[in-house]
Amino acid sequence: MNDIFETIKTIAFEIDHVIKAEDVGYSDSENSSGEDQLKLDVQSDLIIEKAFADVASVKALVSEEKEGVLELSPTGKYTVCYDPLDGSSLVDVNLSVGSIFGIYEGELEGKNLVASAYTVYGPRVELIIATRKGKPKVSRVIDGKFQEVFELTMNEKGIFNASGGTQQNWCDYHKTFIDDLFEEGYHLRYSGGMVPDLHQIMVKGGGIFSYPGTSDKPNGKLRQLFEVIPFALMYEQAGGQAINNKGMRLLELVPSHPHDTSPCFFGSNYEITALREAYGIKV
Ligand code: P6P
Repeated sequence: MNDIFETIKTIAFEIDHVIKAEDVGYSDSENSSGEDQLKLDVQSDLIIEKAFADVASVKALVSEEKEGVLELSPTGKYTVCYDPLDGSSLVDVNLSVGSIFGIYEGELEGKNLVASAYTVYGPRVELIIATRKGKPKVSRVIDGKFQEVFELTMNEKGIFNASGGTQQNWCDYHKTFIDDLFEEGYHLRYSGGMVPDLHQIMVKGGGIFSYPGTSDKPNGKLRQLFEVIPFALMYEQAGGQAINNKGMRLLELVPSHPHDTSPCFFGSNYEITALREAYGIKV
């Protein structure tokens, strides 16, 4: 898989460049989830597609920005599912954004995720990689190349509460759960970008990120294959938990369509236990 991780490093440099150098206007197209595509979304997707085209171990690609599966090397072992530029609408307000990669071997479902990675394009460019062994590793661009700087470990209990979704569309017990955390003194940390919002909680030791099912989006908003499942591996390997609204591990999800979404909760053990109680989920 090292060839995939090295390719992601190359991708990171190229996408960071286009973010800083190119137009952030809207293209005249929509992605498979019906969201308007920024020119940056399309450019980032193209960068990733071209980069993996020559990687022998990559059998196919699934992109948030495209409908189907793009077949690459017939002898390849892995399918890479990715969100090329998550939270791209934040670029024009100069907030951090990122790319998310899920590396699957076999059918596209949680149990077949063998590794995940995400890049953060912010004041610094960073790459975080998780496999099924050990803690997620953070590498940072220093003097023009990625250097490993630390591993991610979550405390039993954190201080951050990143509460996603439109509040007026939350169910009552979710609203009570979120309000109770603030009553306990949690700090709201929510930029609207999944990558920096989830990264911050892991780097700063813990807390919870929630994007529940809502009255307008009963199955949540975040996509299973290239957002939810890759971050679920990160959180579990960092010592936290990642579940859906029924208490199911997100790493056990089996999407029926590449763009299926899921309600998702990522957090330290204390906060996830509190969520289970609020949702009446038996352990
Ligand atoms: P909301 C960005 O559009 C995104 O897909 C994720 O990066 C982010 O976590 C979520 O949507 C934010 O959604 O509904 O809170 O604006």
